[in-house]
Amino acid sequence: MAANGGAAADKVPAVANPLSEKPSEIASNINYHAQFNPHFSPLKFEPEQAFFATAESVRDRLIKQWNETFVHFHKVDPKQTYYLSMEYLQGRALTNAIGNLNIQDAYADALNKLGHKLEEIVEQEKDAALGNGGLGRLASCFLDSMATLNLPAWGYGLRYKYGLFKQRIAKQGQEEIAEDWLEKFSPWEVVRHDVVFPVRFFGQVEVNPDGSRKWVGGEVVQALAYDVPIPGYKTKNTISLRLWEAKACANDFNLFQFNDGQYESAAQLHSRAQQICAVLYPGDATEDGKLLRLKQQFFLCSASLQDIILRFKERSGKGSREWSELPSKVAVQLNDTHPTLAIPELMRLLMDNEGLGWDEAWDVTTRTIAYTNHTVLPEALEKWSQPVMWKLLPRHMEIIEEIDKRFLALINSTRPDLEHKLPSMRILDHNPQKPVVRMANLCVVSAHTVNGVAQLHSDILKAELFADYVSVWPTKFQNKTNGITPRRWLRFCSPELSNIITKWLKTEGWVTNLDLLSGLRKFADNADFQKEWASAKMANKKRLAQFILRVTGVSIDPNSLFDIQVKRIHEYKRQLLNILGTIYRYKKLKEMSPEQRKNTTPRTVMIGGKAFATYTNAKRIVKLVNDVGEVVNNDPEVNSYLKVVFVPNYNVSVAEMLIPGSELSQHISTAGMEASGTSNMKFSLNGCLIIGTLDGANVEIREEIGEENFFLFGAKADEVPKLRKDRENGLFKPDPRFEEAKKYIRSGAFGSYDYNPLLDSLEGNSGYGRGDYFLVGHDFPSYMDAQARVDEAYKDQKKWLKMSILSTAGSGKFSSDRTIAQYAKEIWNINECRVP
Ligand code: B1H
Repeated sequence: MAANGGAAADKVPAVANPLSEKPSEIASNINYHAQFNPHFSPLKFEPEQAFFATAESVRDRLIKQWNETFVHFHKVDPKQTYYLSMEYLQGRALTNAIGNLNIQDAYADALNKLGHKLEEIVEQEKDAALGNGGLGRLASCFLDSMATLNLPAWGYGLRYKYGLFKQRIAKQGQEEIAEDWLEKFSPWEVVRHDVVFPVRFFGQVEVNPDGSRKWVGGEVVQALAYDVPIPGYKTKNTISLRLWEAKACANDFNLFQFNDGQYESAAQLHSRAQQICAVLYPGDATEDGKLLRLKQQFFLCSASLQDIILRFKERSGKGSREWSELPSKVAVQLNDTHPTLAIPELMRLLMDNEGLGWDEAWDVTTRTIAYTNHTVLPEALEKWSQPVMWKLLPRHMEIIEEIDKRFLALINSTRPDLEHKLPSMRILDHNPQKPVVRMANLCVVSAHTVNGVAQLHSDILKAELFADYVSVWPTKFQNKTNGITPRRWLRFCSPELSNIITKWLKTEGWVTNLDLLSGLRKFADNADFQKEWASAKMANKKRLAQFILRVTGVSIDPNSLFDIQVKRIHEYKRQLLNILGTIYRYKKLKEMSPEQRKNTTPRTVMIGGKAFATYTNAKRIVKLVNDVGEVVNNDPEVNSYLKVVFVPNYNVSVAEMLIPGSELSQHISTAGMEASGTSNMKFSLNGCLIIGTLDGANVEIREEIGEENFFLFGAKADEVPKLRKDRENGLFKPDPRFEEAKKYIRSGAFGSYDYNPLLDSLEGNSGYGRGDYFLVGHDFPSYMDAQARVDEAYKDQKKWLKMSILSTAGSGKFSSDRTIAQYAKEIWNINECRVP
């Protein structure tokens, strides 16, 4: 990019009003940042430099209202929610910030004046990927809604240096590459050198003469706060995501050793501290890996609670407040069990630092903390080794033992009928081979509220996982169906469709009141509306086709049906069902005459997602999809009727490209296994039809958009246990189409890679991951039938468009604004606190 409007080259621009909305003043403010906040050599104003200067100029605006928000909260002193999460999947921030501030046009004009295009500049930003998948993205959508609803709430997390790995597809399949998202620095974070807390690990417990206890010794690292502004949509309220970074204490550097030439040992404590926030979800196959993960969890909990308590004290002013008031000022939400240590840490801080007795500390803690469960998968229910916990957190283990003991006493005295259930209900599992702490049980016993993330999931929690506790605490359990932010997931990612919606609804109010989308129902058959709808979808499909060409080299036809499945690769999500169905489709196309082929519905199947680095079967699935694509896309006989694309490196910004261009999306998990799913909501909101099982939030989406607009198939959750039993008893008869597809892979049709272990997992009679635990074979015939209904429906474009419109029109419920308003009212008991 040559033209730079004199950015850093000739004359120094006057310092423009950083908050002006005049494009010329914005341009000179961007110039100002390029010159006086220089991160690059002068004389250059390439897109990358332009991005950083633009982001800093936007940040100027955010900082003003961010500070005002903080001051306002401090003055009003409302009850405030703190969301504790080990993951946030923020994605890019620039489009979102400019959109929320409602200054897109001015920034686009300003960048034009500087010789750049806003659409190109926003592409320069790296995704902040401090999370794995749905759970982390949910946390980010929640922050957006908290800010937009003007709620006194903010998020706490960790500032990982390496977030989610970058996925590259090589000959052998997926490769993981470390992605240093802070390589060049993030323009959105502000380091708070004045917000530092000590966090201890290891050490021992000292008993004072008065019987009180104190955790001493071990090693101490510093938690340093980095704040990221989270602007609400068209409101001044701008809340914080506070990310902790671990630092060694200054005197931990051994100058004597260094001068003696022992460089590594001199800096040992520094490098140990740096490990804590080095990577998101370090591999936990080794003991060291497990210990590091536990350290991360405790680091988040301890730093956040010290901060929360300090703020509680500061806001009470001079007159000291009673500790019993903490729950009327503070709500802490645990995003899954990963921050469970917040429970014993709050107990410890209250008892050992503030001098409260057990009963008072317990009362305050339990009234403060609430817990969200996000999964019933056994392997994701955290269990920490007791010996490891005693070593790392001796005082917390004392507290956990006491909670466990008191829970036993409670059940024995009030519910002797449950005595035989105690072995599974207890927090501590004293299995001599492998004594563990069950984190979910600790949460259920200690939290005032426990919620699931979709109605079906919450029902399963009450009927199965937590059934025994329900009879002890019948009112503790709630449902809060997940949601997504309509700003990022429609307004900003699909301006074309948004403009049409606004035009026909005659209001932009839907962006913050998504239920208004139901007003589109009355236009579902309107020919003019359908035409505009189709042309917006087509524009998005073309943009997507260009993207696919750019990242994979595969050219896809925008007139084919765009069929997408993007999510983490996991056997329960059943990408294997999708690809087996696609393989069967390919084989049938090959067998058809050219005339017969002309009667089929051309399709482009896109599959994307990351496999956890050590999850072998998931990686085999990635490889299979790529191999199938290689064969199908290069088969001139059929490749105008079918293309198969593996979309590499699926992340938030890729999703923002794929979802607006989608027409069919697959949410096909084994019923009962996907707690909610949230991409199903994003696709549906964008007028994409769903083929899916009755699982997670699919159930509610189908209710809202109408069953005639949803391609349903597969076993229901309550049928699954019997189907697995039947299979163990040899009662399962596979569909010939299923056998044919597997046999085709085994024949070597897709290359010489050994797919037998993967295919074997679909056979045999029993066991997790064997004996087709995920019921791919059982659901295959009904899946193929549903796919046939899809093909037929697509042939009638009027009908398809109507279904598409009704999908969007029925998606109002799935706004995270609705979800967060429910949390605020029914769990947190907090109210709006709007900055005047
Ligand atoms: C979800 C996780 C999860 N549930 C363990 N559980 C992790 C478990 O790093 N770990 O150890 C990380 C994440 N993630 C997802 O949460 C569910 O599978 C989705 O169905 C749900 O939509 C999402 C948000 O509630």
